[in-house]
Amino acid sequence: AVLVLSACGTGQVGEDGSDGGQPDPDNKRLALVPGVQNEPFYISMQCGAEAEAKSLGYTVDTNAPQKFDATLQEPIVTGLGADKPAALLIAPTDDVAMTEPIRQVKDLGVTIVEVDTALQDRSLAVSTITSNNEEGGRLAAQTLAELAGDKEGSVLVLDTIAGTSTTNARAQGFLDELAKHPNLKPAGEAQFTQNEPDQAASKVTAALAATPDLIGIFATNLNTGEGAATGLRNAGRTGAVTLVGFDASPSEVDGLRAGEFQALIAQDPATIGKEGVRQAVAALKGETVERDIEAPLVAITKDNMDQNEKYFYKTSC
Ligand code: T6T
Repeated sequence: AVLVLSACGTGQVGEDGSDGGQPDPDNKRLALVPGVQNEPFYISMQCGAEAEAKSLGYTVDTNAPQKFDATLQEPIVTGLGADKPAALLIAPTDDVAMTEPIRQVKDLGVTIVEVDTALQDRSLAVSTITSNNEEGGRLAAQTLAELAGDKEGSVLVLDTIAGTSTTNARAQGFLDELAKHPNLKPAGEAQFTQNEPDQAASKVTAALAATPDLIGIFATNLNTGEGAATGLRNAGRTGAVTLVGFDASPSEVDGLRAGEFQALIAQDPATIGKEGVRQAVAALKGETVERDIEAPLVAITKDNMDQNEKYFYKTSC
């Protein structure tokens, strides 16, 4: 659905006494606050955002927390008020805890666009650009079921952190789809890894010990996937347990080639960044803004990886 939004912001008076509602047409600075630093998904997003901004005459200033953690992301967001950008492109690290910090910035007249993750509160962002994460989870379950063939057994789901809108939706979509495959059953509830590869590795070690019929693992993002691959390698079970990961970092892609992963559900972070900039600039200019944009997803296996190189994530632009 396409929604026409006015560029006039909230009309509220900011804490500094300025009229937070009036965007300054000469302000061509956009801020990008990804979920975490030095991570190929967000680097690829940044590359897409920077290229689009340049072509539209804007700049992007990127500042990400050291960890995927709302307590570290919050000061970055509230600090934007000191030299406010025209728009903020943000991947909220918690779908509730980041609401007030983002509201504060919006109240200063900054246009908000969500890229990747989103808040539960839909009233703050003019646009949200993300993969269909639930569908990505379903695609992961279908892919795993196909790879498992007629085998019967249990499947472990590794999520990241409660409150991460994307990975939580992937885990849910996966479990919903798994229920349609009678030979496969979940090895308990989805387990949280706090987005730490070490925790993912030790959850895999524990699941292998507790669940003798474990035949598959779904890792809902890059760090959990990389950690799960380590856990299987440590146990000498690489390839014996089917590992379906999410994302396509260089290390995951190498792992797919080496047989450590049997499939990856890749996103298109550069398109998310590019569309984020487009929607922000459209809002600033008072043009038509799309409230929700779905970015593509693709299931990559060893057999089709050469045709899907454009989905591999980058570590620099
Ligand atoms: O999977 C992506 C992103 O979509 C998710 O929201 C958080 O984790 C990643 O950044 C990968 O690490």
